[in-house]
Amino acid sequence: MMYDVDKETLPREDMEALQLRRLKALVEKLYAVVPFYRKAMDTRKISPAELRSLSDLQYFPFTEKQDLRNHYPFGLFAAPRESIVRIHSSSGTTGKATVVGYTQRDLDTWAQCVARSLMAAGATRNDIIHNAYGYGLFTGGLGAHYGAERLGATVVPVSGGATKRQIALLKDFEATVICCTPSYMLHLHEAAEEMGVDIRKLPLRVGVFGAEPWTEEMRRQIEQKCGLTATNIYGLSEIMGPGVAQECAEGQCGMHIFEDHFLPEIINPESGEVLPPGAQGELVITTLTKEGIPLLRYRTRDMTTLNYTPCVCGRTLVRMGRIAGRSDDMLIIRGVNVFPSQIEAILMETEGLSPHYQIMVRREGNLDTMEVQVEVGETLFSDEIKALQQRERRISDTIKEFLGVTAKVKLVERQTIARSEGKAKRVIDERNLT
Ligand code: ADP
Ligand code: K
Ligand code: ZN
Repeated sequence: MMYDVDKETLPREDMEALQLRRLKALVEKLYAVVPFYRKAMDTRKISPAELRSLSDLQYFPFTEKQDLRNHYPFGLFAAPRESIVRIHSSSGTTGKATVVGYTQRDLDTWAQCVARSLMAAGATRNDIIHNAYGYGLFTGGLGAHYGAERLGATVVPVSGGATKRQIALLKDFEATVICCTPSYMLHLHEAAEEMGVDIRKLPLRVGVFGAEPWTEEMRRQIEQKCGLTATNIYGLSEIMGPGVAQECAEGQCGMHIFEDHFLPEIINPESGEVLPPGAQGELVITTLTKEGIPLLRYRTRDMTTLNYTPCVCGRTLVRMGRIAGRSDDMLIIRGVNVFPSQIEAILMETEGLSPHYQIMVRREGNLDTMEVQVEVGETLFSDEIKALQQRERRISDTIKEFLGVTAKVKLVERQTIARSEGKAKRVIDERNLT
């Protein structure tokens, strides 16, 4: 079953013709309306008229996360401020978050893409959808919400947290579809067990999981423990939010990118060169229909592959593989994005700490946990335990407040953290995700 069967099964030539038409209009508009892009094209000595085929896109400039930061908050918007009806922001960032704006048409497109995603996952208008993605500036909650409504399903807007209550609601409302991060699904399962509830016996039959990296192994565990079909959804706030790509339930073999709205490329992250189909590299996306903040060749930093071979479900849309990792050092802890440099910035602003720190990321039970170990400056280690613990808690609170993640902070004695001779190894990720 497909939500937009015409678009989802468009023959390749027709899709490419549609993409080229939209791409030409986009490049012209960006040149005319967004000074950043005019400058970037002028610098590269390329003009919108030189885009004659899809492959000419490779000569056009990239957009990086830093470009959004440099134009914080609204500097890259291509629509007048008063036509922006919603703002979202990338999760877990500090003052200089990346901010995106949506026109009414953008919200319509988004709802449509999520409706397509839910239907690809196996949901219909007859389903009750338990939406445990966080509501707020994070795109997960509202993104899934409006898509579910567009599909015509019954949405339960639970948002994140209050896990025991979620189990009770799953039981009482008899939801058939759940949307959340994969690690939260396992957490829900654990909590249900403690309450004596067997999730397998509930009517839940479909899961739409994303916002963080996960593995096939984790999929098997979730499916077996929870008795549902677990599908993968991909998205990022800069491009739209969840629903950029979604796996079909029939194949569970990669996420179909909604190519009439998003044009993907795979590049070598070092050289920027475009790689042939099938090669692994950094995913770059150009938005073809966005009005609020259309982006040209946005570097997602997500490493993946593109597969253009036909899929069992009948969709002709290209499939992207699981995210194999990030081309930068960004960590994703329970769906919240954190850069080690953000932790570092907080530590460095705290008095009495040395610049030697290490971040340990683990998976405890089913949840990601982060521990920050930092050496104290010389004069302070005579503190008594209680005072030390208080300081640890204060730093932990600051991290939570600014970055939105829970981190255990451990102050350690000087010289306990291994020194490196080259690039410091700041992060020890024991989750073994790739
Ligand atoms: P959002 O607010 O939509 O989560 P963010 O910008 O905070 O957007 O996070 C987007 C990032 O989350 C992606 O670039 C990717 O690294 C990660 N992500 C999203 N979905 C998945 C997925 N299905 N698998 C792996 N990583 C994902
Ligand atoms: K995320
Ligand atoms: Zn498919």
